[in-house]
Amino acid sequence: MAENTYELLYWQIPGLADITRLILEAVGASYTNKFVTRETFKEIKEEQRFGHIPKLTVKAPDGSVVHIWESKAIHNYLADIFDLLPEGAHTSAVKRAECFSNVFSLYEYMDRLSMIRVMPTLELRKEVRELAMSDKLPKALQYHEKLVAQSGGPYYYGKKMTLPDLILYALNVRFNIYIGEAVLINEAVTPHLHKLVQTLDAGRAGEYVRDRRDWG
Ligand SMILES: N[C@@H](CCC(=O)N[C@@H](CS)C(=O)NCC(=O)O)C(=O)O
Repeated sequence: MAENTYELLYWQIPGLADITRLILEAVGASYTNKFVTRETFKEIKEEQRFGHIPKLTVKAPDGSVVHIWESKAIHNYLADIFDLLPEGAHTSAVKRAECFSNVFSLYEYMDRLSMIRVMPTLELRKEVRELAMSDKLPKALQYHEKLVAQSGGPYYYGKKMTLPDLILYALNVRFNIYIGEAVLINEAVTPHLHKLVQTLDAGRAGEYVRDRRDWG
């Protein structure tokens, strides 16, 4: 049966397209990247729903085309389409909300981390990093560690890979870059999150991060 194809419009950097690419790669979807430059973006900015990218274009086998903007809405859409939700979440609002509570909690750490990146001086970047490291991030991760442990692992929902797994994995890539390799998620401190990361590392998600993440 013919399947949808996907095109992701963004700059040639990971940025806000990274998790969408990770999801598409992890599920083995057929997708292409369309890169913009400062010059080409100027011409198409006003065509975008909110004047921003990323934009995901979905082409169905019958020729119909839809566009989706806002990176988190794109993740949500792909989680629905590729069944990256726990059992029962398609019919139970509670199960769905519970799954997204994991996701939103992880997005929050991601936003906190991006503060490190946007600080204008090295001194400020160090200060924000120290603050994040001093208590908040390590403590917060323990809640997630407990959830994955309770599921029996390797994922948030046992043996089924769902959206929170991919967000946690993407977050760990950023931890490795901004905080240091395996400083926050490792076998000694967060053994279940470590196992989750290792499991995704061994498959398509890991391949994407190692081979294609930097250039899309
Ligand atoms: N909330 C939006 C933010 C999108 C956004 O700020 N995109 C930036 C690139 S990272 C952009 O399009 N900048 C160009 C502009 O605003 O002119 C999302 O998550 O998709």
